Order: sequence, then C-alpha cells, then structure tokens
Amino acid sequence: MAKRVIAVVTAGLATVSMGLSFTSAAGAAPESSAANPSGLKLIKTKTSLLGKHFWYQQTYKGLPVINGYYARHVTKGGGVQIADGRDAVPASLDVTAKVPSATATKSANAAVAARAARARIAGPEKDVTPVPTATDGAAQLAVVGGPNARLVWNVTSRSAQGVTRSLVDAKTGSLMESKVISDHADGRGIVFDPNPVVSERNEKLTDQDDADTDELFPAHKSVVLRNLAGNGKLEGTYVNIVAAKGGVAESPNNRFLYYRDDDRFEQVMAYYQVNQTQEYIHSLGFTEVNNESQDFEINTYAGDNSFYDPSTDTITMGEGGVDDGEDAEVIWHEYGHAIHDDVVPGYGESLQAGAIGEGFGDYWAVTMSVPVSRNFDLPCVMDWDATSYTSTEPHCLRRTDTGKTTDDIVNQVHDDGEIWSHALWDIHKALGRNKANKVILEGTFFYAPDTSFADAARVTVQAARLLYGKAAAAKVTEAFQARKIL
Ligand SMILES: [Ca+2]
Ligand SMILES: [Ca+2]
Ligand SMILES: [Ca+2]
Ligand SMILES: [Ca+2]
Ligand SMILES: [Zn+2]
Repeated sequence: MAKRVIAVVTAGLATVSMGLSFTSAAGAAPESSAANPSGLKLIKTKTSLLGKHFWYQQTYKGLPVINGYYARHVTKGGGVQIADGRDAVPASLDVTAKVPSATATKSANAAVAARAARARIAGPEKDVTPVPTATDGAAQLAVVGGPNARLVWNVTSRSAQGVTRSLVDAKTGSLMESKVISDHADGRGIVFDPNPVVSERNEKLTDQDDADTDELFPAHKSVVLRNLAGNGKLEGTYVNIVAAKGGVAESPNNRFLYYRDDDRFEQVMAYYQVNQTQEYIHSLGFTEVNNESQDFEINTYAGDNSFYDPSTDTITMGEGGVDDGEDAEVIWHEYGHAIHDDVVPGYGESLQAGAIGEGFGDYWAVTMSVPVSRNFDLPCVMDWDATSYTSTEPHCLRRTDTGKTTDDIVNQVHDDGEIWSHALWDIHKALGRNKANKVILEGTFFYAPDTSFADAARVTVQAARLLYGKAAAAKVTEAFQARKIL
C-alpha cells in the first residue's frame, strides 16, 4: 500500500503532505515544534546511526486520531525528511459520546467472542478456551479521520486469538472494525543453540513429548547468562520473564540449570537468546533498537503458536508440539516484531508492512543463527519447531531462499514475507553479515507504519549508500530488483 498523501484540515490549518522525501531542507531547525503542523503530540524520539527520528501522534481536540502519524527524520547533516500520515478531520466534528463506554465494550467483546468461536470450530486447537477479558476501563475515546470521519470508542480485548482492537461508533454504537493486532508466528520450537536439528546436524530428531531423550541430550549447551539483574530471577537489561507455566524460574545464586523436559528450560532459552541478539545489535553501534527489558511469557499458551502483543509489548511463547521456546529461531522471529514496534510506532498498518514484519522476523532468525550453525542449511527457518508439523526433510516453517518475487504475492503476510526475507538474505550474502544488518536496521528507522515493499526497499538502499557508498547501494538495489520489489 502506498503511503497516504493527504491534505489536512485539522484545527483549520491546511497543510499538504510532503510524503517521504529525501530532499534535504538544509539549515532547518529540526527540533523546533514551530516547523510542525498543530495537533501533534510527540510520543517518541529515536536515535539511529544517521540521525534522529521524531514520532508524533495526530490528535483532534485532545483525542488521538487512529493511525494518524507524523514523523520528522533529521539527519546529522541537518537534512529533514517528513513522513506525513495524518488523516483529515473536519473542524465541525463533535467529540461528545452518545454511546456509553460500557455498551461499546460489550459489543466489541461480543464480536471477538463470536470470531473466536468460529475459529475454534474450524481450527485444530481444541485445548484453547477463548475468553475476551476487556473491561470497561479498556475503552478509550478516539477519532477516525478520512472521508468517514467520526468519534469512536477504541476497545482492546483479549482472547485465544490474541489481542483485538475494536472501533465502535460513539454516536450510533455500530461496530466499525474488529482487528487482531498481535502478531502470530506459526512456529513450533525445538532447540538450544540455535536448535537441536542444526547443532546436531540431524533432521531425524523428534519431540518425543518433551522427553529428555538420549538423542537430544548432546544438544544441551552450557552458557553464561549475562546482564542479569541479579535478583535471582531471569530478569535483566534486555529480557524479563514475567510469567511462565509452573512459575518463573528462581535461583538465589543465579544458577538456572534445567534440561528440556523441565518447563523452566524455555525461560532460560528466551533470556539467553534475546540477550545474545541485543549484545549483537549493540556491537553494530545501535543503542536504541528495542533497548529495554523485553517482557516474555513462557509456555503460557497451550496452542502451537507464539506471538508479540504490541498493546502490552509482550512476547508469548506457546508450548504446542515442540515447545516454541526450544527453538531460538522462534524466539528471534518474535523479537523481530518487537524491534519493528519499538523503532516504528504503530508499525504494520498495511498488508505489505505486515509481510515485511514477518519476512524480517524470519531473516532475523536466520542471521542470528549464522554464527552457531556451521553453515547447516542456513535459509531454513525454525528447523526444530517444524519437525512437529512437517514430514519432508529438511524441516522448515519457511525459508529465506524460496525464489519468490512480487509476482507471487498472495496477500498473506507470512507467505509474502518470503519475498522480503529472500531480499534481505541476498543483501546478507552480498555485503556480509554485519554490514547487511547495519544497513537493514538503519533503513527500518525510516519506515512508515504502513510502508510498502518498494518504499521500505528505497530507504534501505538509501541507508546502504549513506553508510557504505554507491557500490554497496547498487548491491542492495540488485537484491530488491531480483525480487521485483524495485
Ligand atoms: Ca511448538
Ligand atoms: Ca521443553
Ligand atoms: Ca510441547
Ligand atoms: Ca535455521
Ligand atoms: Zn510473525
């Protein structure tokens, strides 16, 4: 989807969108709010290698405008790029709700429950009980802009399908939208570092119902857990295990020594593998790529799924089939979603942005596996998790070398993500691991929440040119051209 180009009439101020442009406005005073349209609330400031990124929420009479964003990217040389994703709101729009908050919550939860019930009949996961738990307090007034501008109640509900955002018309009570906003990975996990299939180079290994079998025993690897808070829990600079089946692991002397048949093993996996990825990201020079203690819930979901929930900034690892937390590539995939949500507020507001999210997660799993895989089928994603649900070898949930191009788009984020992940994998091979990841992460800072394949590719090429020059940019361009993205 192309970025919205709009004329904004909020608060009587007419401003024409500049879109995302690379023309420099040299000498501009970037941080000055005088340069910004009115009705913007600064929600986040990010620093990348090439500059600073100021993110604003569009507001109308103090209420947030759903999906209305505005970003100002200021490069170190003083150049300014504006990404204007505001929606028009007529100055006459009344912001007094006629429908009570509780009524809106009730109708939103009814829609979520109905959909969860349909999915339960169709789906294989009999062990899941969908219970929406949104309360009256979860409904918040907001404004939807555009041609059908109106006042809405924004209701957040939870069910076995994840977290749903519902928009209820605050004048008529009709349900406008009910959308799952949490990201699901259709993954299962196996593993250790990164997982037993890869470390033991053996496609024949199987889960055996979480047993610590003789075949799997050698895959257990002894590691140092760095950056722990030291409170006897798996809590640290980059990871916090906030909930887990059987309780969070505790050890007064910080010795968390469990094998795979102990449910605490997956807690240690999440801690170790996310800490590894953050130490790597910092080694590349980035100090603000999800630079926080990421919350995890481990084995708390019975289905064979894991997901990142942007409304609570939490990753949940499921325990269906191979426990997802046994495959580092499932953990890294989900962490990819957390990276996007942190770097680009509101990320994923279009089908292609969603596909880029899935493709990046798969790519991130693969690039993180490279140092510990001794070249064992690197493009195979979630080799161990996939042994639960694939019969052919090698076992892979997805791959980063399918050869798909934009001719193969099917409008399914995981399938289409393979187009994007293949491009990133080609960049990895062309530039080498560290340069590629600097280029890819830097480019992400310039994404719009509703970016397209082509727009995201362009800012990635731009990052390559500014960081490493024309020859590198040409290689990145080639990788996107091979996928028919550029
Ligand atoms: Ca699993
Ligand atoms: Ca296990
Ligand atoms: Ca299991
Ligand atoms: Ca792999
Ligand atoms: Zn995903």
